[in-house]
Amino acid sequence: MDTFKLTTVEENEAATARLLETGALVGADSWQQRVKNQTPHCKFGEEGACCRICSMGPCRITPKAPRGICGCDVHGISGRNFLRFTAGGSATHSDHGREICHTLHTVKPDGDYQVKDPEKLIRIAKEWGVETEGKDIYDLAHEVSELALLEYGKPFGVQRWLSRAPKKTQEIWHREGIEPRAIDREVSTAMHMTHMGCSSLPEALIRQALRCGLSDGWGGSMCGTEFSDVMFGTPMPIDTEANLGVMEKDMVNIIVHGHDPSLSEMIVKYAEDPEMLALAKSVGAKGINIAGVCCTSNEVAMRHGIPMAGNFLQQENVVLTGACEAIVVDVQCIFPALGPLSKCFHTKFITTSDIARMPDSDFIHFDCENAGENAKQIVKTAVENFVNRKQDLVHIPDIKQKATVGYSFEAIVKTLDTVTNSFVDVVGTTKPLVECVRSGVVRGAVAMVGCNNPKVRPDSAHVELMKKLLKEDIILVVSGCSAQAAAKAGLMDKRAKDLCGDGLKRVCELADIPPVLHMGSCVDISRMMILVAELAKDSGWDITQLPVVGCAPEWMSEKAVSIGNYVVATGIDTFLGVHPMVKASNVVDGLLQGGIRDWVGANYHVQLDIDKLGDEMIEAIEAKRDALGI
Ligand code: CUV
Repeated sequence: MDTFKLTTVEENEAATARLLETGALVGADSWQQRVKNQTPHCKFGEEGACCRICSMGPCRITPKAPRGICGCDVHGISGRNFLRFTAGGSATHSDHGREICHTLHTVKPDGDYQVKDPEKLIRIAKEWGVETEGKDIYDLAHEVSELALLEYGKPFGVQRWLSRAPKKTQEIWHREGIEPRAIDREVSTAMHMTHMGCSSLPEALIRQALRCGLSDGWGGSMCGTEFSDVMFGTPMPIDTEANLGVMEKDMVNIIVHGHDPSLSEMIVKYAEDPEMLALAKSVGAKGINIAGVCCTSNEVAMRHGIPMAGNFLQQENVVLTGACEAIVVDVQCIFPALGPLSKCFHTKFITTSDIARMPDSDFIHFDCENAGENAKQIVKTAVENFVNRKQDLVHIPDIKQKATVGYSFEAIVKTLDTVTNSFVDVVGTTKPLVECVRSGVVRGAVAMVGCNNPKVRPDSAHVELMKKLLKEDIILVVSGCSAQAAAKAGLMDKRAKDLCGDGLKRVCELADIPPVLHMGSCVDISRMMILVAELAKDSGWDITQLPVVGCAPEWMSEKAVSIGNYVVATGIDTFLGVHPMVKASNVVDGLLQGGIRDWVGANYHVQLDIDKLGDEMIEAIEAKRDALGI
C-alpha cells in the first residue's frame, strides 16, 4: 500500500509556477499578474463608501464629505451596497434553480433527462400536498416542476421549503419579518429598496439582505439541489481523484466548468458514447477524459466519480497544461480570461449559455430541449481538436489525491444507520451523530464553504483550518471550492482520519468515512440547511444552540454573501476570512457582526488572521457546548 501524505499548498504553488512558465512562453496573461496590476484596490470601493446608484455621483464618503449629493450617509450607502451584493448572489443561485426546474419539466421516460430518484420526487410531492397515488412518475415530475416554478413569482404566501425548518426557526423568521415570499420578489424588492431615494436605514437594508438570502437557501438553491437529485440521482459515497494530475496525457481532455448539471451530465453521458469513443481513437487519442472545475466539478464528482481538476483559482491552470482540448462552461465563476488564454493554446473555450457570453469563445448553445444533440456537438468539437495539440507545450503536473465524495444528507443518514447499533437503536435519523456530539466524541461541526480569493493564499485557509479543527474532534462538512481544496490536499482520503483527535478518528473508522465530508456544490449548502434542521429536530435543541458554525475563509462572490446571509439567518454563526465591503460603516459592520444576533440568534465574525479565525470557531463551538451543559 502506498503511504499517505497530504499535498501541501507549497506543492500546489510549485505546480502553478511551472505552468506559468509555459504561459510566459506563449505570452499568456494570468490572474497572478492581474492582481499585481490591480493592487492597491480602491479603498472607497473596498470599504463600501462609494455610491454608484445614480448619475449625480459617483459619491465617495470622506470625513470632509460625509454625505452623498442626495444626503445619504455612509451607513445607508454601505448598507445598500451590501443588499445589492446579496441580491446578485441570490438571483444567481435561484436562477440556476429555475433552470433545473425547467429541465425537470422536460423529463421523459426515453428522453435525455429522466427521473432517477422517484422516491425523492414522491417525498417532495407529498411534502407539498400533491396527490401522488396512482400517478405516473413523469406526470408527477411535470406537476411538481410547475409548482416549483411558481415559487419564483407567486403573489401570496411564503416559500414552501420553509416548512422543512424547525418550528422555532420558522417562528423567528416570522417574528422578524424575514420569511422569504416569492423568490424573484425578494431580489426585486432588494433592487427597489436600494434605488435612489428609497431605503437608507441600515436596519431595513440588512433585514432585507437576510430575507433575500433566505429566498436563496430555503428557496432557489433548494430547488436546484432537490430537483437535480430527482433527475440525476441523490449522491451516495463514491471514489474519485482531485488536482491537475487527473488530466490524461494520451486522452482527449474535456474540462467542464460552471454550475448547472443539466449540461455537465450530458457531456459525461456523450463522452461515453461509442461513436465519440471511436472518433477519439481515430484522431489518435486513447479515449475521452472528463474532469471538472468549480461547482460543476462537485456535481459530477458526487454522482459519477468524475475527477476534479481544481477549484476557482486553478481554472487557468487547466488550460496552461497544454493538454486541454476544450473547456466547456455554462454559468458563474468563469474567468473571461479563459477567452484570450485559450487562444495561446489549441484549447477551445466553449460557452453554452445566453447568461454567460464571452469574447474569444466558441458559442455552442445548449438548451434542455435539445440537450443530447448539443452535448454531442460539444464533445465532437473537443475530440476533433485533439490533433491540434502542441506537444511541446504539454505539461500535466504529477499531483493528485484520492477522495471519497458524495455525502448528501441522505448519504449521511444512511452512513449513520450502519453505526446505529453502537449508539442508538433507530434508523433513518441523525440521532447517532447527535449522540456523538452529546457525549463529546465529536465536539461539533464546521460547515466550510466558498471560493478562493487572491486576497488569501489559495487553499491555505481552507486546508489549515480543516487540519486544525479535525485535531479538536470537530467534523467538517464542506462544499464548493472549499471541498475541492480539501480533496486536492488529501483530506477526503479516508486515511486522513489519522489527522483527527481520538474521538473523531474512532467515528471515521466506525462509519468508514473521511473526516471531511463532501456535501456538494454551492447550491448544495441547502443540504447543510436540511442537516442542521434535522439535527435540531432529533436533538431537541434549537439550531442556534447546536455546536455548529459556518465558515467561508476565502470567499469572493456575491453568491457567497447570499449564502452567508441565509446561514446566519438560520441561526448559525458564520466566520469569514475576507471582510465584506462594509468596513466604512461601523453601523452596518456592527449589525452584521453583532446586532443581527438579537434578530436571528447568530451573526458574522470577521477575522483576517486565519489561525485566530480557527481559534474563534473552536471557542464558539465550546461555548455552545457549555451552554447546553454537554
Ligand atoms: Ni458555486 S461561488 S468560486 S464555484 S465556491 Fe467556487 Fe462554487 Fe465560489 Fe464559484
